[in-house]
Amino acid sequence: MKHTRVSLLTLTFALFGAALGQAVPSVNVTATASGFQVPATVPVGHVQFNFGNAGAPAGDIVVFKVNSGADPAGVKKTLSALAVGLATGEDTTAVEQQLFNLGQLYGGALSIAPQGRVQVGMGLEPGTYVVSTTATNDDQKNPKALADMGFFQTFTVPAGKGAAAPKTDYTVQLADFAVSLPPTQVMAGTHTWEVVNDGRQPHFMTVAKLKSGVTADDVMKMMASDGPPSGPAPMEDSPGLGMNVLSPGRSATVTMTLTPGTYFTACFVADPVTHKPHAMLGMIRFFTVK
Ligand SMILES: [Cu+2]
Repeated sequence: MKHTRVSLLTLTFALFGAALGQAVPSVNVTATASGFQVPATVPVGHVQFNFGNAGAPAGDIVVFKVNSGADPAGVKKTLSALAVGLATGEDTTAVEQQLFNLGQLYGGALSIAPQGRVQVGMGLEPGTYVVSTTATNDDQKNPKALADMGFFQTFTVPAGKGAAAPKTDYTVQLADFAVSLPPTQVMAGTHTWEVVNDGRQPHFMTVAKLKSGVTADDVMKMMASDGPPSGPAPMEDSPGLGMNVLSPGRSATVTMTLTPGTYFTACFVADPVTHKPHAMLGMIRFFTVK
C-alpha cells in the first residue's frame, strides 16, 4: 500500500512538471576525424547541444542561422575564407562582415578537449541552420578550412512550440565595447552561464585561467606589445570554456567547470571601423573564482 502511494506521488509530480513546461531537449553533435555528425532536424525552442569531440582536429563549433533567401553554400564559402584568413593572420574584417550579412550567429563552443564534451544551450526559431567551424587543418604552409573537409553540416528546425530557457547561475553581458561580469562572486564548480550580446556588433567570449604567478598586469602588457608573444603562454590551456560568436541581440548558455584562480575573458572580433580586435577597445576583463 505504501509503495502505491509513493508511485502516485511520483506520477503527480511528473504531471505537474509537464504542465509547468517542456523539458529542454538534448541534441548530440559529434566532431569526428572526418567531420560533424549532426541530426537532420532539431526541435524548435530552447535546446541543449552536447558538443562532443571524438577524434576531431582542434577547433571551434559555431551554430549559424541562415537568412531566408541566403544559400548555405555561400555561408560555407565565406566561413572557409574566414578560417583561412584567421589562420594566416590576414585582416578578416571584410569577410566577417560578409558572413554577418548571410545570417545570424547563435553561439557555440570555442574549443573541446579530446574526447571531451561542451554543453551549450540556445533558443532556436524555425529555419535552416549550419553547424561549422572557423578552424583550419594544421597545415601551417597551406591551411585548409575544416568547413571544406566535412566540418559543415546543416539542420532544419520545424515550426511549433518548444521548451523555454532554463534558469542559469551567472550572466555575462557583452557590449560595444565592454564585458559586464556577474555582480556576485563566482564560485568554483560546474555552473551554467548565460552570455548575452547587448551590443550592435557580434561578440564572443573567451575564458581562460591564468597560470599561477601570472597577474592581470602581465597579460595586459603582453596584449599591448606588438609582434608575436615572447616566452611561455600566460594562460593555461582551457578547452571547453567560453562562448562562440553571438549576433547582436542573441544569447546562449554554456556549462563551465571552473577551479579557484584568476580568469581572463575577452572578445577578439574585428571592429569594422578601426580594424582592431574588440579586446583592444575594452572587451577584456579578469575575474576570480573562489
Ligand atoms: Cu566583441
